[in-house]
Amino acid sequence: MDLDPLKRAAAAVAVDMVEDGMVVGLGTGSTARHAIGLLGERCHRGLRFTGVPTSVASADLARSLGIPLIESPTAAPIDLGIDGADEIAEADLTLIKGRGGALLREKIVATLCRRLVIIADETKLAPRLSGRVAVPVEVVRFGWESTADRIARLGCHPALKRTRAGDTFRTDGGNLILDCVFDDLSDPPAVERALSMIVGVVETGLFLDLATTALVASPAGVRRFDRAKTG
Ligand code: A5P
Repeated sequence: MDLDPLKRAAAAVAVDMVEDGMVVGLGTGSTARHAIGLLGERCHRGLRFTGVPTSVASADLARSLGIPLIESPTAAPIDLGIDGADEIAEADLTLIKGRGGALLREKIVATLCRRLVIIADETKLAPRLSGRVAVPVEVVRFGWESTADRIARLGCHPALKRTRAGDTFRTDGGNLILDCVFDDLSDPPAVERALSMIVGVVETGLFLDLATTALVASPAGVRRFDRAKTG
């Protein structure tokens, strides 16, 4: 099945949420690309907003469409972020993100967003994180094999991310990505805490308590999920 029309349908609903004068986080990946394209169209029709890109690729695309950009966010809040995900837990909108390697900037932008809207086709939705989708973990190059060894001891199988051509993948920040399939991902906050304690780990693709809304497209339409407020 061609998932592209579904990705575009979810993106269209998110892009309709953008209002004049907003600062908008621009995600990365094939679904977020649709959102940036549609935002470019709204920009041409006169909507005024400023984008905060989460990767060099998204910045390049947005710039080519004439979207005004803040290249590096300040401490000021971002009104609305629109981004994709690799897996979305329907129960609490916990996410796995970063298959495109942009997880660090994506998480920085996500933490600044008043509202973070995740757009996806239905294949990304699961009742809870399934444990089948690899969690990307960004690590510094120096000593990465020892970092991978420590991560493996948490109960996973880290694989160094490579480009399609087979070269070692480098993030926009010059780091490496280890794709980690965990034996047990039933407690994502515990995994996140354990990973964050390991020296050499820069950031993880576990996004906890960040998404406020998920827009998930199927042939039947776009379903909206809102995270229940905690605290
Ligand atoms: C980029 O690093 C990722 O977080 C993407 O947002 C995620 O992998 C979803 O990408 P697609 O929309 O291409 O599936």
